[in-house]
Amino acid sequence: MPRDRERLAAREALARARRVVFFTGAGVSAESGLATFRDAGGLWEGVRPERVATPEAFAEDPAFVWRFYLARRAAAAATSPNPAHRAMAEYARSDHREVAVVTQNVDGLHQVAGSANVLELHGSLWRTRCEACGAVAEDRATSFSEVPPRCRCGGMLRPDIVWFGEALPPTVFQAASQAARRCEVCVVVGTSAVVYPAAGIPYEAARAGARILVVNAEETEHAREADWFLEGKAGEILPDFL
Ligand code: BV8
Ligand code: ZN
Repeated sequence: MPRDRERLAAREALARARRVVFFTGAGVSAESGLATFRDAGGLWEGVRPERVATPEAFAEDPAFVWRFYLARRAAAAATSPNPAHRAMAEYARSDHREVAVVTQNVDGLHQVAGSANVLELHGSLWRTRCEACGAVAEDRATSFSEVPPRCRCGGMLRPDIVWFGEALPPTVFQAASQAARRCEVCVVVGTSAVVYPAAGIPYEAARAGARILVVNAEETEHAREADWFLEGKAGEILPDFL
């Protein structure tokens, strides 16, 4: 389909849709100045994921892992949502739509932008979890007097983030699957679509009959399977589009 007609068809589908899922990844926060994972200059270029994003890495060197996440907290705290986050939040507020933002991001910027129904598949930078008693707490510190920080029970606190080899939070994942199966359009934004089971969510939507629109800076597996693919920056495409 020629590019203009493709844009028009996707735009019409989104204008008509009553139930929409935005499935997002690190590319959405790139224009807020946060590094993605797998692009040139991305986080995984500076450090191998096995050294900071696995339970084994944390068991071996919790202070090293915490320093990685404290640096990410500091970067996220110093930034704000960009036009892509804001366009998605604004779209949900108009016309009484049922919108879910299913995100792999842990930076909390969708919520700051005003999105109400945000399902965080990989946890949050802004929570800790106790290794001993399991207590989860909101925590926005960007430094601790003692690293790793300790729970009141004496146990070690870890970031409440889903690391490689760990299960996704079941209730969040079920809610995301359900939203995917119900939606008419699934908009996939700023993700390389290589981390599972999260990357399966748009396929679940497609199997249940949704149209898929991909907005991404490069072609991905999702883009190849999608009904529509708009190549470029989310912060430039989405505000115009939604
Ligand atoms: C599980 C920590 C089971 C959080 C993250 C084969 C071998 C080994 C393992 C596996 C395998 N197959 C499957 C697995 C399992 C593994 C997996 O998927 N591995 C892949 C990588 C091979 N998955 C897991 O381990 C998951 N758990 O399977 O559990 C289980 C079940 C029961 C009981 C016990 C266990 C857990 C996965 C959790 C991973 N956690 N990191 C953190 O620190 O943030 S993954 C990491 O990748 C991030 O969380 C991130 O959310 C996720 C996805 O990355 P993206 O967001 O897509 O970012 P990326 O940089 O890749 O891409 C950015 C895109 O944006 C690019 O395409 C770029 O072009 C585009 N872009 C850039 N700028 C813009 C833009 N687009 C638009 N506009 C722009 N401006
Ligand atoms: Zn505890």
